[in-house]
Amino acid sequence: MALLMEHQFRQLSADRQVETRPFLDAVSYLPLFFDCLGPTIFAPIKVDLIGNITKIKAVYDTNPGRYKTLQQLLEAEKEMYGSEWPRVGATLALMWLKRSLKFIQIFLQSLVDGEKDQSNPNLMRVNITKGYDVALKRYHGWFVQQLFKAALYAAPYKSDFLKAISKGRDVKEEECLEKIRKFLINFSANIDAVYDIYSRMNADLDYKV
Ligand code: 03F
Repeated sequence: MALLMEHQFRQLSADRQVETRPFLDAVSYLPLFFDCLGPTIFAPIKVDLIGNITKIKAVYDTNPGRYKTLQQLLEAEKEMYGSEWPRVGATLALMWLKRSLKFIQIFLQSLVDGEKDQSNPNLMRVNITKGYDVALKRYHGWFVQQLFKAALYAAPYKSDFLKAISKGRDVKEEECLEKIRKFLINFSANIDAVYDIYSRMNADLDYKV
């Protein structure tokens, strides 16, 4: 949990521009949380997440001044790639990365809002399914949707998950949820701003994988 709070997303300034460097720094800690989830069934998801972060960073590093904000990065690629854009480069990587982040956002928000299956309150399936339905399901064909169902059954119990993200310490559930609530403030604002860039620039694609 210390991990979560030490690597907070930046508060956005009034113009709601997301600066590329701090955004990449903050997202690069998220894959570490997969080690809290246990089973290797989650490995392909971690690989996908890391892959997208790496792709965006590789583009950013070629010209940090030119790509200072995520919007500048998309605008530059739009100009550079012409009709291939947006299914190309860092634009495509961020298109998918933002969906994974949205999944995490909705999942955590549902958890802190106390949404639960009353007959199995220590399961997180309700929360995970909500994140999936909002952020990812419509981009997945039948096969990947079945993978999701399998992953759902391998998900840890809420108590174990909260303990794991608190670095194995037995913290009070409410204390932990409060930290997640604080984390979500800037996290959600950053994700919403990224979604706004894609909708303003008409850069989102809805093909299925
Ligand atoms: C498309 C696609 N990526 C890829 O093909 C699919 C990968 C595997 C998907 C498996 C489905 C299961 C997801 C369900 C998650 C449930 C987990 C439950 C945990 C509790 C794109 O890939 C590439 O990304 C792009 O670069 C490429 O160029 O068409 C493009 C070409 O293809 C996806 O659909 C992204 C799916 C990633 C889901 C990640 C969700 C994050 C999951 C868990 C995070 C929990 C961590 C909690 C953090 C806690 C903080 C406190």
